[in-house]
Amino acid sequence: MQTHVDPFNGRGYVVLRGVIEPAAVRAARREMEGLVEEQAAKLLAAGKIRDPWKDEPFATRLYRLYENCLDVAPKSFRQELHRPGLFGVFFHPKVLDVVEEFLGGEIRLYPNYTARPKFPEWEGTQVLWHQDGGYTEQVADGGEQTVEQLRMVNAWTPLVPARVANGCMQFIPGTHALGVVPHTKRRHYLEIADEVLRPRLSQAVDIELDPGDVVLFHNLLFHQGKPNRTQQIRWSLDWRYQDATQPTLRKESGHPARSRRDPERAVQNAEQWARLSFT
Ligand SMILES: O=C(O)CCC(=O)C(=O)O
Repeated sequence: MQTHVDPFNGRGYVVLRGVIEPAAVRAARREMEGLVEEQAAKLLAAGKIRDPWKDEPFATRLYRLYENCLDVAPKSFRQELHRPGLFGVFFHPKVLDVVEEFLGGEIRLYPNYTARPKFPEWEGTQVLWHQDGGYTEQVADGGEQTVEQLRMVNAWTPLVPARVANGCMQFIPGTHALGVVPHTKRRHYLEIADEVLRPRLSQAVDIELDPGDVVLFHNLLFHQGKPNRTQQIRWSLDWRYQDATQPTLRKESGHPARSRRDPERAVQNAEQWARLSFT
């Protein structure tokens, strides 16, 4: 049953269409709506806004709240994701089944999981071309294991349809085979060094997905989020799995997502997930 391993190893990614059922997508979106509600309350209490935009749809409300103070807008949410409605995404059994094909039966949810509200035309939420390993390299603790030795699978799913116009993901197939390449620090994000990136840009592919679809990709694959040229927020979740027998090379240790040796070790349910924290 090695149906996903060949494309993953060859081009560096595999798309799982409709793998997360609509109820689980709705549960995740509801958590994001709650998060936006909290942001509105915070801005109101701080006197930064007068209107909490209660009737504004999910796809625009956070932007409305911050459009006059974009410099303090959240670029992403991470610590805030220990909410019951996200368990059904991060610990989805069908996604974990595929990940197990790549990583084996000891799987960790890596301590890098994020919700991204990509605002219209704002560079603060436009993630530039990078390898995830390029970021890990910046924080790696200098132990014996190198970033290139990490056995990891990245996952990305949209909470609204992700298209070229609103900033879907783009990949350059096969680039995961290049190892960790040099990155340059830009204002908000790292970017792959120009001389490595430019000759490969013509091979970039657009990854257009609907809510419920998940793309799994290699930790070293060159990827970016395209600019959002619409007037709505492109909401998405990204998270990562790792072979749990390895160190994370970060100060956090993540959470066990599946253990064939000791199934009780894995996070068991939504309530347990919500009690845990970003550690
Ligand atoms: O969502 C995006 O635009 C970028 C996400 C990303 O770079 C990642 O998942 O590693």
